[in-house]
Amino acid sequence: MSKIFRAEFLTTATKPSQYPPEQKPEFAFVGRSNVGKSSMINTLAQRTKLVRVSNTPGRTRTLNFFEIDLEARGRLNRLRLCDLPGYGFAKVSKTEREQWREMIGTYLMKREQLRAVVSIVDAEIGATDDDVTMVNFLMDSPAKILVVGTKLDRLGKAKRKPALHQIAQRLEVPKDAVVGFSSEDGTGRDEVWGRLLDTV
Ligand SMILES: Nc1nc2c(ncn2[C@@H]2O[C@H](COP(=O)(O)OP(=O)(O)OP(=O)(O)O)[C@@H](O)[C@H]2O)c(=O)[nH]1
Ligand SMILES: [Mg+2]
Repeated sequence: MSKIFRAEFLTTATKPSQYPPEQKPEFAFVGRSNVGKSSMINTLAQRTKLVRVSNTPGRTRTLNFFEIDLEARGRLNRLRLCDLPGYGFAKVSKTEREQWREMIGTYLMKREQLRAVVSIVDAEIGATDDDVTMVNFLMDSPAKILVVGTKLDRLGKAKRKPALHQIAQRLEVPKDAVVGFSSEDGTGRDEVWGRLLDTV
């Protein structure tokens, strides 16, 4: 079990000179627009409004850094989370898409303290071509990849495991590498924290 002592917004960034300094273990959250990245951060941090959640896809446009004090495994862990803008959102220009690629690519490949990247997939929709591209891209990063199937609450109990297995198959990762999650009811929260802490 984990307990949050503090959860705070730190800063917004689009380029490395704006990233928060200091070598604290960091985790980033990537996925399609509207998949539930910001919601997952709120759920992990046990805050309802740490990050803005929206029904409008493409809400998060910059890198947003948060700092969390988490008591787990008999110690206090000072960690950072980075919420990234989503991909696969149709309503952006080519220039914006290029800027996105540059901003995300630079962060994911160059951020030294980045321990793990949580690749978030909609469990109801399954892994898309864009999700496959992202996971393949992450294979070149030194950070660990954690695949999470979210919005699990939208699937009936019997459909959950098969949906997660299908995601694993499509992304070509082992079955047990995909964790089920729901920001709606908190399913998977401890499991995700556990796997993230394993990388620290
Ligand atoms: N049922 C259900 N809805 C969810 C879950 N997670 C997120 N949502 C909903 O999905 C929508 C998008 O959530 P966000 O967390 O803003 O998604 P995002 O990935 O940060 O979106 P962008 O910042 O636009 O890329 C919101 O309406 C959320 O309430 C979940 O686990 N279950
Ligand atoms: Mg968001």
